[in-house]
Formats: sequence, C-alpha cells, structure tokens
Amino acid sequence: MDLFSKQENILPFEVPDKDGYSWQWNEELSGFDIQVPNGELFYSEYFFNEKVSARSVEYFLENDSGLLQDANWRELKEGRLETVKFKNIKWRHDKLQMYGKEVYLPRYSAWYGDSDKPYTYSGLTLQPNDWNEGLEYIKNEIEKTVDIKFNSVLMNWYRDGEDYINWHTDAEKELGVNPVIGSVNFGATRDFVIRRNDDNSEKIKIPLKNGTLLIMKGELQHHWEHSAPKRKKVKDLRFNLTFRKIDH
Ligand SMILES: O=C(O)CCC(=O)C(=O)O
Repeated sequence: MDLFSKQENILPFEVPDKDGYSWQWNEELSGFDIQVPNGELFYSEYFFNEKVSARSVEYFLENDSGLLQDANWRELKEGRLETVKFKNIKWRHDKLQMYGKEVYLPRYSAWYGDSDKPYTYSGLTLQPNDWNEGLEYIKNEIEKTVDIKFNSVLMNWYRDGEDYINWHTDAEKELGVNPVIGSVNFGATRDFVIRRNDDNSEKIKIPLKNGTLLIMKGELQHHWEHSAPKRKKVKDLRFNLTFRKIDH
C-alpha cells in the first residue's frame, strides 16, 4: 500500500477508542464500515463527485425567478416561499404547534416517494410527491451500497448555518424494526452528530460534505439520537436527503 492510499483509508473523524467501536475501509464501496455499540454506519466521504453534487444543488433550486445558490434565501420572509415557482422540487415551509403557538420549522422540506406510502411525523400525515428523474438517479446510486430498495425520501434544505434539525430518531413504526436510512448531503459541509439515548455525553461528530453518503443501520435508531445543530459560521446552503423504506 503506498502512502496515498494509506492516508485515504483513515477515518476523517473521531470515534471513541473504547470497546464496541471499530471501523474498516470497505474497498468495494469506497467508504468506511463503522461499528458503534448497538448500531452500524457506512460513511463514503465523496460518494457523489463534484459534478453530480453541483448539478443536484442546481436541480433542487431551479425556479422561474432565476434565484440560485448564491441568492440570499434568508431574506425571503417567512411564508413567502410559495412566491417562488420551483421546477423540480415542491419545497414547503412547514409550521408546528409549540406551546400553543404556530412556529415555522428552522429549514425547508419536501417529501417524495411511492404514492401508496404516506408518512406521519410530529402529528402531520404527509402525502408524498411523485418521484422525478433527479431523485430517482440519486436513489438508484445509493441503493448500490445497501440490500434494500428505498420507497421514500425526506428532503431538508438548510438556508445557512442558522437552520438546523433538533435531536430525534428515525424510529417511526412504519420504518420497520431496524430501519436502514440513506442520508446524502449536497452543498455546505455540516456536522451531523449522534449521541446515545442512555448517555448523552457519548457523541460522535460526523462531517457531511458536498456529496457525502452516510448509511445508518442495525439497531442505531433505537439506541442513538441524531441532529444537525446550528453552525452560525456557515453562510452557504445545504441539502440533506434521507432515503427510507416505509412498510405499512
Ligand atoms: O440534515 C441532516 O443531516 C439530518 C436530517 C435528519 O435527521 C432527518 O431528516 O431525519
């Protein structure tokens, strides 16, 4: 093994040096298989190349107003997202009830999938939009690394580092016993953090970059929570897509 391939095969983030944690380079899939207590991950830092990643960002944003990646999306006032006519993705700015008040989520989102697979989260039942060419391409590429077929995807758009997603698990009943979640990132690098349910100090901070794929599997959703916290220094937008398999 030469020096370069050796360097390439070192996990680019830290996992605790303790029993139950290990990782190996997976040559066939060009990524790392990572074991944590009660869970497994697969991390491929540059799963999608720059060209595909840039095209994905463009595809998600294409709209009749000509606003692209460098637009100041933060300036779009709350409730004004629908004034932009997106060509490929039906972005929404959902509201949730909090302490008797309606508040906008700190991100935009969209839900795509097979038409017979509605999904319920935080009390909302969402009817998915139909697959399109761009999302099907991404889904097919990710499916080459897992032995399941995904039938839905939740898309999150973080306008900048002020947008975030709080601690949660993807353990809804309709995802089955040990869900396999395929998470892909486009745009700005953001930290994705996992922490154990029973010991919140046990954390792993995983940088998700432009084109990175992270697969979560095994019992992970039952023993670990995850979040993408605020990162105020991040000024650029970022998309995260989590592919899932819903079983009713
Ligand atoms: O943006 C991310 O990296 C996380 C998204 C997520 O946790 C989710 O969609 O459930």
